[in-house]
Amino acid sequence: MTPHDTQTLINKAKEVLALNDMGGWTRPDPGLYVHQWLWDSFFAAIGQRHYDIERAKTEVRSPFRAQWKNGMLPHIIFGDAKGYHAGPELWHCERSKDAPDNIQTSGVTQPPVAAEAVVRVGQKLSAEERRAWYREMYPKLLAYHQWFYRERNPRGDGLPVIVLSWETGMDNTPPWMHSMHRYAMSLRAQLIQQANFTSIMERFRKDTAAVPAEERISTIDLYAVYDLIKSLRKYKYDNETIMREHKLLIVDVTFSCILIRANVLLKEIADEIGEALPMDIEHAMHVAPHALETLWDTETQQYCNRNVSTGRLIKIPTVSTFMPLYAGVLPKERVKTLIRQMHDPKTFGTPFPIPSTPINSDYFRPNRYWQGPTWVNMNWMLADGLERNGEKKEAEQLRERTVDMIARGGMQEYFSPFDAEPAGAANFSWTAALLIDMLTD
Ligand code: 2M8
Repeated sequence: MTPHDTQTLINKAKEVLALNDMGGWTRPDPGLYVHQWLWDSFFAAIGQRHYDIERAKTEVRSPFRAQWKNGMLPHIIFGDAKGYHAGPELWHCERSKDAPDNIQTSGVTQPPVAAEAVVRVGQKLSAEERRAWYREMYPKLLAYHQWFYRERNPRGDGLPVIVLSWETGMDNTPPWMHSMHRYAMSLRAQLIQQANFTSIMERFRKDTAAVPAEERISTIDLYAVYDLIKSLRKYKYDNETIMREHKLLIVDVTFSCILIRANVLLKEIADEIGEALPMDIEHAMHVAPHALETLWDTETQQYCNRNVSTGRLIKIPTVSTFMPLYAGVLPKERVKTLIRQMHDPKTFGTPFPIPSTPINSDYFRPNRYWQGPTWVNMNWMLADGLERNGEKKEAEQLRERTVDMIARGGMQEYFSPFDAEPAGAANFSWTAALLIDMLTD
């Protein structure tokens, strides 16, 4: 790509972020996701830091205005916009004693990329400014991380228990959909499915007004997710009850890896401002990498989610299998195995890698949301992970393919791994922000 192309792309990306700038926070896109999402905001800040550091700081601070009293950061903060398909009337967060006052949110969280954003913004500051920034953010981040170990880690193994596929951010990722169908379909969802009512229910969907139905989660999966949200609501979002009663409890590879990495970054922050991490976090940092290794399945040679209720691994392959590269430094042999799989033309080695589901999977559709398309945020984290695992060339190659994909498809939510055909929402913030980051650093 010529330098001119690069500048044009950066300018376009900045326009997208300006279009989605709601003042103190950035919405994911103008049509479908009209509120604030947790990891979307942190990714947005990672791009903004390159041209407006104060704006990036504001973005990173903004999710904390809705931090729950128990430390949780909610995955959606609702604004005034109308029309989102899973708005505050679905969640009723005021039923929880921990919900924040005077602000409407969802009742679950999302992958904890907060510490990543804090550190990336910190990299752009002078040493003195950075320490002030870290002093401001550290207590809030710490409260968030401690919430996982107090409320979501009954086994004490350092890997959090996830209660809704929406927490993973990979909403209809196959292992979750598989387990939901098998163990956690509400009576209503079963009836809709058995009576073949999905085409009728389709008419009531709001999300498919903005994005074609075949690019979104299927209708039956969406209604089943809504019902799981209603059951969390019934438990008043109380995690003790949820850990006991909820039908879908999963240790998720991607989520776990992001938390493992986030703790390392939290420690970096603590060290720089002369704070000692509390014992619960130290303990989690010590045990989590071992627990992560128990998610490796020697038979299929992949990292898998674990169904907490059955104790069994869910051996359905997805892009998550590569995320331990992001979590930390793996043995060389394992890194080589994962890289070989990334390049295998029968599975993940597509012209625009890395597909969210391998192309030989029964679930695979090139344009269906988290069941096939390539996502920029996953590639961004995996490139970072490859680099920290000593695979600089692989990392550069992945970033180049990702930039090329966006140059062809536009600032879209996701892309076909075959030909970069754009799908999902247009003018998508994290695609724009992470593109700026990849082209600038
Ligand atoms: C998607 O999820 C929301 C629900 O949280 C939806 O489909 O309505 C996911 O891709 C998620 O990862 C993302 O944060 C969100 C907003 O971009 O959209």
